[in-house]
Amino acid sequence: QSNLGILSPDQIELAKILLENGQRHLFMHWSEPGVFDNEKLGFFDQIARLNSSYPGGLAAYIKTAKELLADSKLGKNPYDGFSPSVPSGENLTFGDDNFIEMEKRGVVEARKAAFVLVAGGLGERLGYNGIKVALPRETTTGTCFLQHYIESILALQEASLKVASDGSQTDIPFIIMTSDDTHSRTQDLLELNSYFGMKPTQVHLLKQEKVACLDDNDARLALDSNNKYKIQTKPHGHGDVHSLLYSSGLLDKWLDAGLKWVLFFQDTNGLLFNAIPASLGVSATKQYHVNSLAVPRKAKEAIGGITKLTHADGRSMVINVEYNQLDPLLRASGFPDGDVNCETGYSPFPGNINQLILELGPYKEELQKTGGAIKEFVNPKYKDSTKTSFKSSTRLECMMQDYPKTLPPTARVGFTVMDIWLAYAPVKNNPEDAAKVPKGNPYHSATSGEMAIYRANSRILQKAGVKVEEPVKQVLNGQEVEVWSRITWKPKWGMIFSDIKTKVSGNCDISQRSTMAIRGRNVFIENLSLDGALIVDSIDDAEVWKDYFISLVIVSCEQTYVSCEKTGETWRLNQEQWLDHGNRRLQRHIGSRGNKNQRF
Ligand code: UGB
Repeated sequence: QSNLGILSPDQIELAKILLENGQRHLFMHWSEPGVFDNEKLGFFDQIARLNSSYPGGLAAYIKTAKELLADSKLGKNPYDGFSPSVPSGENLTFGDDNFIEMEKRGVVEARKAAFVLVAGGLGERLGYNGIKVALPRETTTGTCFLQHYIESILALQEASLKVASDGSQTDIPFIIMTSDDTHSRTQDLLELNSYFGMKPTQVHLLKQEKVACLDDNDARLALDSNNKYKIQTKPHGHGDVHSLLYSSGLLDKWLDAGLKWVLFFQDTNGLLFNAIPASLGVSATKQYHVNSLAVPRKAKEAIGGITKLTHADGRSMVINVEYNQLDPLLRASGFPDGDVNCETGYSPFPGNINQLILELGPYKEELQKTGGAIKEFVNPKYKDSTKTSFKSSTRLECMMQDYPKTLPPTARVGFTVMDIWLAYAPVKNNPEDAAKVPKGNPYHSATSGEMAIYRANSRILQKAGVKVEEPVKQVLNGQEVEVWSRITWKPKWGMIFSDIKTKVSGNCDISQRSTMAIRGRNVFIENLSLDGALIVDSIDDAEVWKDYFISLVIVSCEQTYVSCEKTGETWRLNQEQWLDHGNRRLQRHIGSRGNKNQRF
């Protein structure tokens, strides 16, 4: 007490919380008043932050930590008493009638949605120092993940507006959860790029705080080894997104504005928006309070399985069970073979890809009860089998997909399974580790993530009737991957399959060695035969002008043939001429025929 000096009432309150919760050790080494006073002020500032950013404050954090550490020491299984079964959900097949219907429904719903990106993680496994959302999703256009996400939301917004019955304008809110590690760089990326075309008022950044580290089974907070007036902190996990949203007041604003859905997604899944419209359609059709996006999963594959858990006492929930817990849980519940493939060749438990669609009303009601707190877990690395001391400090963690754990059994919790090639290609692993992944398992690297974009786009065009040549196998960065034609397009060109189909007609073929980037909205592909590189730009309000249909035939990277069907004229331009003169020449040509308002 004597070493604390004169404290403000708030600081006294904080000191009391610590002392009453077994944290006396934090003050034992304090110097007498007048020495290290700034450090002491800094200590209380940090304690105030840790206290206010955790639902229930530090007292609740320490209490939960003691309970979870005691359970962990006893080796208690969090699923004791629960038996697993396969939950019911929707299985979608890309391009069939049901899928197309669901996409159309999803587009209608999109204007009532808010999107939330969790991007507080640094991605240590990726071995990259920057923020992951700044990485290129593919290297053909170099578009980064964040730009792609924003352009996808804007494309959905526009598509949704077109089909809106009342025609009213809606700006879809976009929330990004950041952390101290990512906040300023995310903000800079947005500002330097004019928010990639989104209104700055549509975007909100919510920063998550780290949580205090724990030194032992009594949940004594760990001091920083270089500064005895500072608590060690570590990230708390993506589950923080729920308490942050709750305390931000945004949920009320959205309800007042008539919104109905909140969609959560992770930082580097470049295929995600292929799956969003249809799964939003499923949420609306099935009236799911919670809809988890999932992909078929091979038994024992290292992604969590979506599972229905029923307790002997009547409780039940549909939840992601991590793969290392699912197999033992099944074996302990009367399935001696554990997690095995069924007649489909896949595990009956679909693989969680951690993209969630929640219905806003029930979500808000639930958070009002919980304050956004999510069931946590602790994962201490013990020094030895006595489990009495840790190799290094630990902390509580939480995951956003554990949100349904507190829901009543009446909640409608389901899932939507999509093809992996369409919906899931995260970028998490560095090339060295990816190259060591056993054959047949996914690499989840930047290389495989990029190749997955080309594969998905090629297959979508194949389904739309384009003859896209089959891929070749190549070893890139030590990983054997399928290399398809490098096909990319802006989301506004086609967000859903039925729109894409209207933009492709005639006999089109694209060779494997080709690259195609469509960078405009009103671009129609007809009788295209591509064996080279084709980049099509158009301004957004370009109109289709059938009479002066311009066809482009690219025979190599250097030579471009441009012909005008109406006049029969053909120009041969090399790349430089095309960039320098091509557009202007076409414009002059068209303009001279008295259509000065038409632009290409
Ligand atoms: N993230 C935060 O925003 N804050 C944090 O404190 C931590 C992370 P990882 P993880 O896709 O296959 C998840 O590290 O947690 C963001 C699911 O839990 O990439 O190991 C971070 O920026 C798992 O069930 O993944 O595993 C990123 O956007 C499975 O679905 C996101 O949270 C797995 O993803 C995920 O963080 C998967």
